[in-house]
Amino acid sequence: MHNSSRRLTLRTLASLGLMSAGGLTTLARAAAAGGITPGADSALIVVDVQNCFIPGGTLPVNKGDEIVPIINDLAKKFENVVITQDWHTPGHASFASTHPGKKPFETTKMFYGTQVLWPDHCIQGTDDAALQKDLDIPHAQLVIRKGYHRAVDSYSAFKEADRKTDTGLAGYLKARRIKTVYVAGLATDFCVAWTALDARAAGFNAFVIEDACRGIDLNGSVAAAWKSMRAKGVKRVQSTEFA
Ligand code: VGL
Ligand code: ZN
Repeated sequence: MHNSSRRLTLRTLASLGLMSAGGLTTLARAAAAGGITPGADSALIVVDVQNCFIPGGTLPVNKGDEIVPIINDLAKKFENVVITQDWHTPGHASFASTHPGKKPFETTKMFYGTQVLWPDHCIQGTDDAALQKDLDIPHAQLVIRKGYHRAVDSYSAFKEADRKTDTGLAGYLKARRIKTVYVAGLATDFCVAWTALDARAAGFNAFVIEDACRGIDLNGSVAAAWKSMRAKGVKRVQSTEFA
């Protein structure tokens, strides 16, 4: 859709009361254009589609491989795509192996709060940390890495777990005049959710494309993630809603 007709449509929808605080309601957006049509001010953020999170990797997400073709199709509908990579040092603080007596999926207290301890995963430069080989997004504009500070984890592509250290992604997106982000990838309840929540906190409209994500689900963490995302205005959509 051209910018002018898009503006007109938005104004019409606003006058009909179909605009929500976070932008168009999903329904209105889909109805306006016969499906979601991301424009120049939208970006797809593809989170951590890396070997480590795919069955056969070091921290496999159940059925994580199923989202690769879905994301490849979605990415073709976006002018702007950003890819993230979990990118840990050896001996990273988020690894259970770094904490004597701790096992994967237990928690510990860090200086910034409670941290889930994971199997060693996504170590910088390893094949485990590489993007899954069938991910096919040649037009992706930025690959942003996170979790590279040894003492601090970063589920979010925007802000590290100390909740202070910025990755630079918000500044990049703002400089590119991106207003709306769509998030897909792994894992729904960790890096996807934290990225979507921080997108909202940074002032972006944020959508999570549910069927283009898979979760780890520790003690109901997928349901809890959707609950907190909904509370913060993150919208849930499906890949089938795109034009
Ligand atoms: C992730 C756990 C640890 C994720 C990354 O990508 O969701 N989860 N590191
Ligand atoms: Zn990690």
